[in-house]
Order: sequence, then structure tokens, then C-alpha cells
Amino acid sequence: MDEIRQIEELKTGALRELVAIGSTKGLEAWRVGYLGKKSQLTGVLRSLGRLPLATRKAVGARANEVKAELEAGFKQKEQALLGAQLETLSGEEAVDVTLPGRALPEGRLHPVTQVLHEISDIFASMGFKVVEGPEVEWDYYNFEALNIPKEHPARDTMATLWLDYETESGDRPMLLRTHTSPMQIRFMEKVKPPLRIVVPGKVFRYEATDATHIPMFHQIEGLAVDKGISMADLKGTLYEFARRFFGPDRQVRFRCDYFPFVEPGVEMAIECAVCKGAGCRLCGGSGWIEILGAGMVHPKVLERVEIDPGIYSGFAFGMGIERIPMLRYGVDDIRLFYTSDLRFLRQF
Ligand code: YSA
Repeated sequence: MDEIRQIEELKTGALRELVAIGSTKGLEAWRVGYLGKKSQLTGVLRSLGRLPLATRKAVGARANEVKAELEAGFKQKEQALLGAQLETLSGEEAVDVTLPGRALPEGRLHPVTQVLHEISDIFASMGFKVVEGPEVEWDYYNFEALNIPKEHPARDTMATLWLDYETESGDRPMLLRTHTSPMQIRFMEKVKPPLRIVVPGKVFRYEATDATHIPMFHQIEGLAVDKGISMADLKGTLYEFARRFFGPDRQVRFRCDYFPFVEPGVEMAIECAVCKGAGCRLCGGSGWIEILGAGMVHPKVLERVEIDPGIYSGFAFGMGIERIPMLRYGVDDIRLFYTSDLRFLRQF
């Protein structure tokens, strides 16, 4: 059969040429010539329909076999050429394909951010909505509306960073918020009870640093206002938080405290993680670390936002965030969170 002989000659010629090829460019030209759409072999396969039935089968089968052989030869040659190319590269171009890849460093959330998310999630699961507020505040929201008028001694307990902005009357009404409590006022101006929110965020104080104090730290504010809310609701909520975050065995202590925007006011402390209550440098020898201030929202604060204290009552709390991971992991200096030492931060 003429066709078969033609195919065999084609194969012999193609393989002879393939052996002699020395570049990837030459190999590509060979592929197009012998295996491409316009190649002789493809032509044979396309014209099978014109052959008499008796020869069609044998020619088709052989043409397909030769095509597979040529394809295999092409692949083998391609590998050989690439391998040779890698071996001949030198200096910067050289690639050692056997080397393992370089792992990219993986980022992660800062431990304080992780804890802030975790605490927000705990309160969210108890029905509190998570909202945020501005870090640059007016005196009105940070102090005045929270029952801390000018000249009130409570202003001295939160040394304030004032902004260099003066009104015509010589007042300096802008500041970096010293706590997250201004969001109580902002939220209640817009939303009336029943309401339950937590407000995570940064706060700023003009303060010297030590093992438990820094000038920029985080707080999470809590506020619940409804009919019939009592101190029992406040304690129940905070006990539940402590149980979920620190586990059931950690001791919790409430003591009376004073904040002008609550009546009565309390502070909550957790048993020191470093000394387990025995007293150490971190807890100043007391065995306890204060984590939050809280209380029943003062009637004057409710009146300010036009909520009738004769009908509604509420509780609020403001928790310092950095001290929480200190208590959980036994970190004995708050400043470690902000010295950017990756050996410390990678542990969380
Ligand atoms: C009180 C009553 C409420 O109804 C609502 C909120 C509050 C808390 C109040 N706004 C407040 O800021 N109180 S506080 O000055 O005692 O701070 C609260 C917590 O922040 C402290 O318990 C402490 O955990 C943390 N804190 C305070 N100063 C800090 C600090 N953490 C790190 N560095 C500082 N300099």
C-alpha cells in the first residue's frame, strides 16, 4: 500500500531529524512540521475518508501509531534540551531545580487584637452589639455629658492629651479620648432602650509607664439599658465573662469604686496569674489585678440623653484590654506588647 509506505518514510525522516535537533527553537519548528495542523501526517489522517474501505482501517491505524511515536519522541527531546539548558546556565541565571522552595513568612494578629476579638465575641454571644467610635473626641462626650464638669477632680485621674485647637472664647474642647465611655452618650443619643452594646477601641492618657501602665492602651466598654436592670445583671454578666475567658477556677473580686457617671460604682479584679494571689511585682504585692471599672448608669447620664431614669435603668463597664492577656498568659510587663520583639509576639 502506497499510503503505508509513505507513512513509514515520513516517520524515518522525522526521527532522523529529531536526533539532530540542538535547540528548543529547532524542536518547535519540527513539532509544527510533523505534528502541526498543516503537517503531512495530519493531512493523511484527514484524507482517510477518500480511501477505499479496505485500506482505510490499516492506514488510519498506522498513521495514529506513528503520530503517538512522534509525540513521545518530541516530549523526550524537550526534557533533554531543558535539562541541558539548566546545566549550562551559570552565575545568577543558574537554577537548581532540586532545591526546596523558600517559605514566605506568615503574618498573624497582634495578641492584643486577638484578645479584643475574643472578648467582643463573648459579649456578642450574650446579645451585645459591637460598635466603634472616634478616637479624637470632644470634651463634651469624654467628660461633660458623663457628669464630669470642668474643675471636677475626676478629670485629674485621667491625665488628658488635648488637641491644639482653640475656640474663639479660648476653650480647648478637643482631645484624644481617655476612655471608651464617650460612646455611651453617642450611642444613647441615637438609640433608645432596650439596648446592649460593647465598644472596643484605643484610648490615650498622658501617663508615665510601668509594668501595668502605658499611655496608649485598649478598652472595651459595655452598656446595657432596659426596664428593671439591676446590679445583679451587671455582676452576672461579668462573672460569666470571667468564667468563659479565664475558666471556672480563677478568683474574681468586686469592690466599691467611684466614677461620676455611675451610682453605685465598682471595680473588678482578677487573681494575679503570676503569683496566684500570693503577691508579686506585677500585682504590687496584693495578689489581685484590677481589670475594669463598672456600675449602674447614673440617672443624670440617662437624663442627658433624654431617657427617663424613672422607667429605665442600666449598667456599664470599661475593661482595660492589655491586662487581660497578661492575666491569662502570666506576662509580667505590659510594655512587652509594644516593643515589637517578634520573639515575644510569635508566642501567641
Ligand atoms: C467605669 C464605669 C462605667 O460605667 C463604665 C466604664 C468605666 C471605666 C472608666 N471609663 C475608666 O476608664 N476607668 S479606669 O480609668 O479605671 O480604666 C479602666 C481600666 O483600664 C483599668 O481597670 C485598667 O485595666 C485599664 N487601664 C487604665 N489605665 C491604664 C490601663 N491599662 C493600661 N495602661 C494604663 N495606663
